[in-house]
Amino acid sequence: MSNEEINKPENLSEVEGFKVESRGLRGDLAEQMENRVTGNVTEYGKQMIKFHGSYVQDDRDRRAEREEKKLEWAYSFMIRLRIPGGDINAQQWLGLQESCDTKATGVIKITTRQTVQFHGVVKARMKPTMKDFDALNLDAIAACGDVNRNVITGSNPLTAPYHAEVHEYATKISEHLLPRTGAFKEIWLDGEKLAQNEPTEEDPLYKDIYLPRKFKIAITTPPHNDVDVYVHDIGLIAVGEGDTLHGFNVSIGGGLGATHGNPNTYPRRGDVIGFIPKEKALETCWQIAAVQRDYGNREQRNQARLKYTIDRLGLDFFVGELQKRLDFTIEPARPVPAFTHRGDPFGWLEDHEGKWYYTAFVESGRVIDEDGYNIKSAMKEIAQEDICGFRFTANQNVMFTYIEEANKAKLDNILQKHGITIDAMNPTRREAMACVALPTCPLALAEGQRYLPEFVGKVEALQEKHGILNQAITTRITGCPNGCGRSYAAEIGLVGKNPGKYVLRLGGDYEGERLNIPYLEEADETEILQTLDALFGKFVSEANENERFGDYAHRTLFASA
Ligand code: SRM
Ligand code: SF4
Repeated sequence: MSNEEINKPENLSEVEGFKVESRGLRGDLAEQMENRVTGNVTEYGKQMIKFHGSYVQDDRDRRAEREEKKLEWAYSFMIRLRIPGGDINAQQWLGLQESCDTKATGVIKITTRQTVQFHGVVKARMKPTMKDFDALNLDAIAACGDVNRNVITGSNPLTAPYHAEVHEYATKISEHLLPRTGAFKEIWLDGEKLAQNEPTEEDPLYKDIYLPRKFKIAITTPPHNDVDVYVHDIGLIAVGEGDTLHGFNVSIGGGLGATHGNPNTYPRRGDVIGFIPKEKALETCWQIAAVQRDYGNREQRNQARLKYTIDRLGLDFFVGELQKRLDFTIEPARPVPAFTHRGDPFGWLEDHEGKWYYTAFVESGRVIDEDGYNIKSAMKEIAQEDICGFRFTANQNVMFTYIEEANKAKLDNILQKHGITIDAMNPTRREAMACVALPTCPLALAEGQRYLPEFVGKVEALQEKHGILNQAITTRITGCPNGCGRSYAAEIGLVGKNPGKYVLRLGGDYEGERLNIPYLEEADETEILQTLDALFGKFVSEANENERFGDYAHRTLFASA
């Protein structure tokens, strides 16, 4: 295929037309939000509102009841904020909680990309909610849509003395790759409207076509890999020495989404293409996105992610094209410490400057008071004390940051009062993740976060039976093959196929270097547990010294894969 053919496809997908017609992501969204005849928006509106951080959804548990009453489905909106690196301050948390309590379901959800979502915001409350965010100096711009999404970065401050510097790159890159448009202000914040005959803002990166598909960047500082750095369009792995950050090894073309039964779609681990100095990180990310803008597939959305562009054109072609656009030479990748884990460092940590951090477990990122584990009340009270920052982790947990020694006892007391401890929690549960799935996700084929606690309990029972309860086995569930809970990068990965049925994927590693492989194509809980029972038994008697379950499963089940 010639470059011209690649750049000028014949049959653009419908969404491509929407983007070009949108006049800088405005479209008729403002009018649609004023239409109170329906709680829904048009197909065009659905695509456009994603760029503003929102998805229209309905409560799937209530569909039958609504249909019986001849009512339209119970539509509402999910709004996802853009919080690069997951950091906000205590006042922002209090404001978000207040906004969620009064305008959404009251349950803030910490996502696998280090930000938070509100669910159940009805149309009439969309503008007031966005205004709440603005008053807190937060926004939802580009949290979804065919643009660069929230940039995530490793949360653990102890990985290197330059961790804080690495962390700042999340914000810098996010800002550098933001769409240049006043649409957000106009639609949600009563900003001055662009007249019909006025030209839209110049956007050198996105132009009027944006990217062919969503685009994700993750940064990590070895040896911690909580962001699963190889599964994003761009993964930056910090390279430094002593106190000094030198730059990043760059991985490109990771991504997890797939469609059942379509072999042209697949999860893919990124390729490391070399080392870049830190001063070139912003420009490199921008140019990688620009190459994808110019060469990504705009005819078939299920072939549009960067991973498919690379596989279609070849890694050498892609890197060659990138190199032509950069004013420096990408160097060979530099040695970095091996990744050792992905789970969060729960409890207290002290950094090299004597500041303290406390990571608290939040099951599937849902900030609620449940069964005596009152994380919502605890977070509120901690924020009211104003003694720390809040950092959401890519494992859907929360870290209280930059705490003075003198305030540690205060935080401990609040946590104790609200039952926040992981002392009685087994390692597998601490590190388990699931995506949202039912009832809000329109794409869910099976349960996700609602099923996780029960499933993990059953895995733990098997671990206990085989004497391996003290070992963390990365266990993740997603309600469909899109992989939002990163279940393709788990030692035990469940991928929803039908109600109560999952693809069981095994053989991923604990450190996040290797994706797993399907072992059972469509299994119910009984089959999955029987399989794990047998495998745990063999693992205990056959594993090599210090071999983890994922490595054992990979070696024995897929040796030739
Ligand atoms: Fe995701 C779509 C939830 C992280 C891959 N994802 C969705 C939607 C918006 C469903 C939709 O399109 O209507 C889900 C909304 C559910 C709901 O009710 O809230 C949804 N994704 C999530 C979250 C909230 C899961 C969670 O429980 O934390 C995560 C929000 C992240 C964020 O803050 O931005 C989330 N999604 C991911 C990840 C993991 C990651 O990025 O680290 C992936 C796999 C990595 C990747 O992108 O390849 C992921 N989500 C997808 C895909 C498949 C993309 C693909 O290339 O095929 C879709 C569907 C799509 O884009 O067509 C999707
Ligand atoms: Fe929804 Fe599927 Fe993502 Fe789960 S993996 S949140 S079911 S799109």
